[in-house]
Amino acid sequence: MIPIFYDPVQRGHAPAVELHNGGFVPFAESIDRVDSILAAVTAAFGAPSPPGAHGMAAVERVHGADYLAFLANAHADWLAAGRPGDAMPYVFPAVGRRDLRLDRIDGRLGRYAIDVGTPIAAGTWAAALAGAQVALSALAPLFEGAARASFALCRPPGHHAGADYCGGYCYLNNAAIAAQAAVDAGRRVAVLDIDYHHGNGTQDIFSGVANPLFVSIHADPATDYPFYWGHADEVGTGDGSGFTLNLPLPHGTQYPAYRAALDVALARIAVFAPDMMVISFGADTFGGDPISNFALQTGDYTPIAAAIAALGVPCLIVMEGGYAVSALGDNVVAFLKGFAG
Ligand code: Q9C
Ligand code: ZN
Repeated sequence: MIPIFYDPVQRGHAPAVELHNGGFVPFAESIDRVDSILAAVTAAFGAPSPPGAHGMAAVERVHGADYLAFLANAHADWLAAGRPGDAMPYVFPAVGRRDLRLDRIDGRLGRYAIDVGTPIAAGTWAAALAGAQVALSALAPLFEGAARASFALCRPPGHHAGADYCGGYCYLNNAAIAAQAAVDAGRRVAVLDIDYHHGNGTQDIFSGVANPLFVSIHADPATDYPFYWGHADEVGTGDGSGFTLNLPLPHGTQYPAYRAALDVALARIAVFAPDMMVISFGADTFGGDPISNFALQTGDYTPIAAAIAALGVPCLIVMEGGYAVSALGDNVVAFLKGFAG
């Protein structure tokens, strides 16, 4: 049985629309995603548990105090500046991110965001914080040896958020916060990111350290978001050199080629010999995903998970992306079944 954690406060993140290619489109990272996952996992495994209160310390181990203060206040600052709707950046300091006094909310938004796809709505901060608590709570059964795998139904997702930036629908890096908490508890941790998009935030956060190891399978950033991270020659820096492994794959990738990359990833992880794993799981690798271009099928997620489980290492599974709402719950259950079996 897989313990599942979820907090309804995460529903409070409800941006209205996403600005994309000059027009407004419905926000892909919708609350409907959670409803699809909740219905399917509840039917398959029973109702999820609420998170415990783990406070801010573990969040502050990953994210800077200035970024957290920005995020907590951004929507109120936006309203105070007389602006309508969701807070959105429109200008970015592409030359670098010096410490600057930024008196206007628009300046702060560009400083702490990497894209215009990550609006900050009234309930965003509380929802993101609840998601981080969900991830931390799902560590507990692994620490206690009560389960070999646990599932953190996090929303909004996290893996595009860096120490001092939001992006890609992500605000707090739930997987990185949990991985750092496990490292701080003395564990040797491998983060395996199998969302369709490269986990640039997680890579940035851990690029300079040898624990955790960061391994990612994702769409080639030559063609896909986040474009500026996730290339095969990014291998980590300083003490972390050799502890980042990126395995980019082309559009149209089906299970056999995906599985070959997974086997490379798992071989690297086996050499690292972790005693805990954090899986950033996105179901946007599904063939029917509306914003992605791999071709995995629902039935593929079970053997993928079973191959990961076969390493014999306790696994925290953290929800990232996945936008084919009607199939999303089934895809998540198919994945979790690979751990339950
Ligand atoms: N409107 C995650 O899967 N660009 N984030 C999409 C389509 C951003 C995806 C553009 C994709 C971010 C967690
Ligand atoms: Zn994704």
